[in-house]
Amino acid sequence: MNIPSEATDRQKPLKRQLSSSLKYLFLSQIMSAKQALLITSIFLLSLCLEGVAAQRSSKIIRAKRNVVLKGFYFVSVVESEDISSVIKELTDKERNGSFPPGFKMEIHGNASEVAHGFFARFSEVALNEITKNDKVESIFEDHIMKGGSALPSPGEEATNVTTSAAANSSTPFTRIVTTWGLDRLDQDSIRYDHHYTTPCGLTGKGVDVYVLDSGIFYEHKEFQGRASSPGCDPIDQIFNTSKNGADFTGHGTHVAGTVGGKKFGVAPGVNLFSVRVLDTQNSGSANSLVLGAECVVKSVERRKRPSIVNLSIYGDKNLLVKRALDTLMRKGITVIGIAGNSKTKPKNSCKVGPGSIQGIITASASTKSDEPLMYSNAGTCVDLYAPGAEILSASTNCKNCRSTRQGSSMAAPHVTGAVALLLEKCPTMKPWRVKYILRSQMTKENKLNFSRMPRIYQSMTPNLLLHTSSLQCDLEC
Ligand SMILES: [Ca+2]
Repeated sequence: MNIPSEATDRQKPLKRQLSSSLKYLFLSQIMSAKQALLITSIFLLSLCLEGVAAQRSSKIIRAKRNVVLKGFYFVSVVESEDISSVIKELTDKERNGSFPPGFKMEIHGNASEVAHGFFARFSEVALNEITKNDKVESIFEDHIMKGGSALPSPGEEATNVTTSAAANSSTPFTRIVTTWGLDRLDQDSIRYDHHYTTPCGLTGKGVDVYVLDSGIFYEHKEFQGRASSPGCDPIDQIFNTSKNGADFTGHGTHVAGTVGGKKFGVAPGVNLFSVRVLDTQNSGSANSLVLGAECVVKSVERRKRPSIVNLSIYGDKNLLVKRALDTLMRKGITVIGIAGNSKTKPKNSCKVGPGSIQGIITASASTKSDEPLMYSNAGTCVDLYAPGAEILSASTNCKNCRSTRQGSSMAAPHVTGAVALLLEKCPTMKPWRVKYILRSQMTKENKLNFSRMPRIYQSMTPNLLLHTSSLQCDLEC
């Protein structure tokens, strides 16, 4: 998102003001002193009014026209002011008829942990009136964010898969697997052995994973009762529904299955929480993401567990989302994001949010033959690659159904699962150190064939592939 600087906003009126001022000077020479004084006063008054209007419009941070969600805003309240009293002041004034006709306002909740303000829908008249309030710092226009996957195949009945497991931490946890993604994580080359063994006997037990996505099909057998709602659903809050984190597109269920499903999951012992930020069309927004971050902080403060956020979502960069996710990371929550997808060839991952935010661990997708998935974005904002092409995981069609999806959305949950294993071992590890250990100990270098990647990205994209079994069991946390 382009964030206009105050200087740019104010320069345009200033130029106009300067040329008008010269005209007035010229006129004042051929008029009487009295007339000139009157005109000058009017001019000065108009300057003041223009200045106030410019100041007001600079409070509004616009989204790009092609992705804007017209009428939806986040109102950032001045830090020293109480959010509830500002909302009360506005609603009282609306009730008393103190605003001009056409004033319409719907409040969709507030954020006090990851931002200081409230979410709302306004008419143009209301937007204009609210910019006049001194307790309002800025108003962010909302815009679309998307889930980053494609090609869901029809759900099919899952076959029974044998599981041989050891639950204590000294023996390996091994499974026969039907999805190549898991199979790839524990072996050196692409000679697949259809087995996946987690490192050091870890399963992610005791770690909470918040899946900010389209929801989770809680009853799916993959989740064994480990998936639930943290008690808030941003999409419910915005649209006044009551779906409580249930999944209507399958995207979030697929992602959650790869993080922590019984058969399809990298960390089959984690607790999974559905924070629904994508609607029934797999479409979310900057506001739903910020509400999601708020929901995560409140839940983490209650539960006090090592926690991870999986964000298989991308869209335009947004300052408000950045502030919210920076707050999560400052509070010790590790955030995994995606490089995003393009139509055919990869684009620069640094141009999309929120994966390009420094501190987030950003995944791009690799294929079964150790190549980057062609339309998964590349560049310096990618931290590592993980399996993301033709990934088999849980679907919403039935309690035992599975489907294949691909995209950087499917790479991130592999990384999230790997981080859950690490956090089971080192529960208090800070996000920056998680990122360092993950990249230095849970990856293999130069395994991917970049030859089909556009030349411009070949040298600037890190050639690191997720490899969970490289984790050293004697790691000092
Ligand atoms: Ca294997």
